[in-house]
Amino acid sequence: MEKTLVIIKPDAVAKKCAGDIIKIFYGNELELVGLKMISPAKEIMEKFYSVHKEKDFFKPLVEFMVSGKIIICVWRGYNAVLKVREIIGSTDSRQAKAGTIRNLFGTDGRVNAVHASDSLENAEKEISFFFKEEEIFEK
Ligand code: FUP
Repeated sequence: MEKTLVIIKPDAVAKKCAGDIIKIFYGNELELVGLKMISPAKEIMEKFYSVHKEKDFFKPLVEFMVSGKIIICVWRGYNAVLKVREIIGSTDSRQAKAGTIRNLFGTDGRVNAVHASDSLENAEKEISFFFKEEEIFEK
């Protein structure tokens, strides 16, 4: 069993799509073991996306991520990291395969409805970035 982090981004929360997105993960044999809503401070999102800090899209990405509320989820399941990446589709919503979350709810390469961890190593780092151990409910 793996755990992975998903962020429902400000665009999807504002469009009231969070329920539909959560339902899609539940429909793919994943279990929700952590959940919180925050309105993130700029410093939090700068730190979270620090691997991209030299990229030209870094500033607008951070501005978008702090533009509203986000919902952070931890999903557990067999092969969860790869499975969730497949369910969300490619980064640019306009190129994401039909039926993927980014295809259904995203707009473009920045406003793309969700984030999901891209490796098991990053999933562990990202989960502990947002959640304390006692905020994960595995039993
Ligand atoms: P992903 O793992 O699919 O979220 O994609 P990346 O790690 O490559 O990018 C992280 C986030 O940066 C994307 F979700 C959106 C943003 N981004 C842009 O705004 N412009 C780009 O050209 C690429 C990424």
